[in-house]
Amino acid sequence: MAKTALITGATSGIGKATAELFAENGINLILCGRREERLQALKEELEQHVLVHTLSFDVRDRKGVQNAMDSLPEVFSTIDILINNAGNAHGLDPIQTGNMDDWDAMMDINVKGLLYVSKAIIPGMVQRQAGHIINIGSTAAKEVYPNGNVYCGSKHAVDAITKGMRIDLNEAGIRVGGIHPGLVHTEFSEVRFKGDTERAENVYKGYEPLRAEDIADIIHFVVTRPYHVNIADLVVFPTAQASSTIVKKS
Ligand code: NDP
Ligand code: 8X3
Repeated sequence: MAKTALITGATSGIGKATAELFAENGINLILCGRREERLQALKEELEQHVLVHTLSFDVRDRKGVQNAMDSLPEVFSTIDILINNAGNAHGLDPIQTGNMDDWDAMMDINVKGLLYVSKAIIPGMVQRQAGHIINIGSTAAKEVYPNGNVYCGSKHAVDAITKGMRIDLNEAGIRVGGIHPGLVHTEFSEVRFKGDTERAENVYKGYEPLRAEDIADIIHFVVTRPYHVNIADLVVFPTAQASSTIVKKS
């Protein structure tokens, strides 16, 4: 029987590429994000292959998250795979001049949003004693780089929460893993630099960054392993990158 995956942050980048690959491979989809028109366009494209439902909500809105999950039609109510992907960096400033609205956004979206979505879905998984959760962290979950302070903090929290989830959900037979990409060319830097496209594009110049499709491919590999195999923790750099601060540019 076809599985159903819920993907947060499906309107662009890694989430969108994952949705496209899952659809090609027969996984039914619940696509989430705030930008409704993008969700609709993706739904129209992908429902040629699989069943697709969209949920538009802000992961920061605790009630909105629960209401969205409660609104799922019966046919989408069994979520086999949860991809906690929604998230972004906001700003790149030293701690002493950091913007507190940016800090709130990163902690509220990357950490608390991930928790709210998980909280709405995990009880069903526990009841069924089945499920697979992938949390998208970052190499910023493993290292801290200059001016990355709060973003790195939020992703370190994702890493710790992933480990905690794996421990707590072990007895329910639920697989939990973290995937931690390095530099991926998506809208990520555009968001980080608040629409400054030139600054954003510079992040990916002079070397070959990862593409969203590279991460989608890995996510699909992880969720298609046999049940007894749980890929728990995966760090993925572009070949040109050796650490958060070391990138070989031509
Ligand atoms: P994008 O900016 O392309 O995508 C971010 C996605 O998150 C969008 O679909 C956006 O949807 C969604 N999102 C952001 N804020 C909210 C919110 N408040 N409520 C609901 N959805 C939200 O970036 P990426 O694809 O690169 O990022 C995906 C994940 O990968 C993030 O967790 C990021 O931290 C992580 N990552 C990215 C790396 C990179 O270099 N690109 C490297 C390592 C990790 P919408 O705006 O429609 O709500
Ligand atoms: C996104 C990659 O290097 O900007 O998590 O932290 S980086």
